[in-house]
Amino acid sequence: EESEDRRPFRQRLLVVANRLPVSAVRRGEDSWSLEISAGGLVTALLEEPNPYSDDFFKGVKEFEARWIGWAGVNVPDEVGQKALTRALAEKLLNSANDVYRVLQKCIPVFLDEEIVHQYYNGYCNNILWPLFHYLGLPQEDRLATTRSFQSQFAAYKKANQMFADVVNKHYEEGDVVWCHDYHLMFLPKCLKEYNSEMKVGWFLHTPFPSSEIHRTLPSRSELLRSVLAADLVGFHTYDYARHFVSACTRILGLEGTREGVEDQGRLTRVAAFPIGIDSHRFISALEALPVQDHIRELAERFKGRKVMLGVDRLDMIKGIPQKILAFEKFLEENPNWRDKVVLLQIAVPTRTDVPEYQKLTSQVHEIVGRINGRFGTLSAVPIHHLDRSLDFHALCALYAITDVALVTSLRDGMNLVSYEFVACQDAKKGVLILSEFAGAAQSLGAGAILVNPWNITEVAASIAQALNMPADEREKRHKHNFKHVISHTAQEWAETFVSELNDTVVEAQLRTRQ
Ligand code: ADQ
Repeated sequence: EESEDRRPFRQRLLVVANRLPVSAVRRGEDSWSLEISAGGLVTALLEEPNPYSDDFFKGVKEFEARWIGWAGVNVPDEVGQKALTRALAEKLLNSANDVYRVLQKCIPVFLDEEIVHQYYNGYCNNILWPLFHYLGLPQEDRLATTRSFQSQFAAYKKANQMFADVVNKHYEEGDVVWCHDYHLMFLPKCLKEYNSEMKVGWFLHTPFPSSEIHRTLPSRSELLRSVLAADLVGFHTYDYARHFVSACTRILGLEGTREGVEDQGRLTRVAAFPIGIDSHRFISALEALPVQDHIRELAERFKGRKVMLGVDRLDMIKGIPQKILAFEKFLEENPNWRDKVVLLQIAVPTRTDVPEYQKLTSQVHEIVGRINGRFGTLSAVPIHHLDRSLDFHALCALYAITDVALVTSLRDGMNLVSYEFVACQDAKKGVLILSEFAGAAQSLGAGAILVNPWNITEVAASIAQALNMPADEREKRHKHNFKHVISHTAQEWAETFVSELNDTVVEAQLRTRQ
């Protein structure tokens, strides 16, 4: 009993996101292999393996965290489900590789194939994702296998309810629940229905569009009301928060205040919490030997040429075709640069089973092929396009040797690639060309060259400006951005959100006390 008393009490944080930060591959009836997978949220929350620490959240150390989400695989049988749950909970607990310690904190949600098809591929990725990025109004026939909008929304709600069931099963009094992203807009409501005293926060990683866009969504009101069930609602930028509040006032007729949205005396706090990166992890990686080796190799390979870099998930929101066309225009207009510059475009394929993403891949390949045919020589091509993800060390080395980074998202909640590039450029002081439609434009705008990615002529001119920029101007711009990137980290972001959520007094508790 005595030793129990001495153990410090740690409040628990339940992080709920559509995907667990792992990919699971079935090896047998009851065996699984697990691997950590990358992505925006993972980058923000995962701690680098640290033999001296038990926490996987750096910034929210005082909390004991659990991550609840879908493992990304269909496991129809109970034997498999139990085995995967166990694998996530304990299998790699004693692994020599510290990275796997994170896995013991994961709790899976199982979704069957039909639900995944309608909820994830359908409602999330074919309706909400394009809508929130201003790339398509909700249309019933967006999905090749025409499912009705209504049945997709029903599946969305059902999936959210399944997440709520798992959260509820693991919830203990005093826990803080942090829901993530557009996949789980229905979750706050489901959770509060289970327990009105639960502290629930919801954070959106994408933009929240203008209320005029949101109001085209047939389920517009139900989604807004459900998000409002949360105690704290967060966005990357003040603009997204403002759009959300306007949607609530215009569509639901509620009152917007400086604090958030009020409904019959109950306030939902709405605020901006701009994410950052673990800048220290990038800066210190540059000193690692394997990274130094990569840097030397790359510098040798591209000797005599300026390197331009794009790193994106292959997604329509990233504006990859527009970027490549702008580079073509630049080559067209600047013949003297043709053999002195190279564009490295690294694009990780995502959502590869969706026809629109397959179309995008072939479109990009076609443009790259055409431009390389047009401007390539027997010894060199202007564009190197890779359809794959790079490991952390290779990525750091690429960021470090780059002269100009091109981030031309058509819309992007924040965009962490721009932050990572800046973190790795303290020696080189390269130039960042950044879309004004990325959330990052609000934080790195003063140091970057801001562009409208739809205006190919303007982007081409910015490439010329960046390549010709004098060293003192590059240094001034870099300093500004570097200061921001090292002082606004992912850890602080998580800490700020969670502590604000924790400080929120849940209305239900107030009522009980009165
Ligand atoms: P994403 O759309 O995934 O995230 P981003 O913020 O750029 O976009 O994060 C991508 C992450 O994946 C970065 O850490 C990057 O290093 C990594 N990555 C991308 N391409 C890679 C490649 N080829 N090889 C290796 N790694 C690669 C969503 C939103 C963003 C928001 C984040 C966080 O769309 O707007 O910034 O969530 O909230």
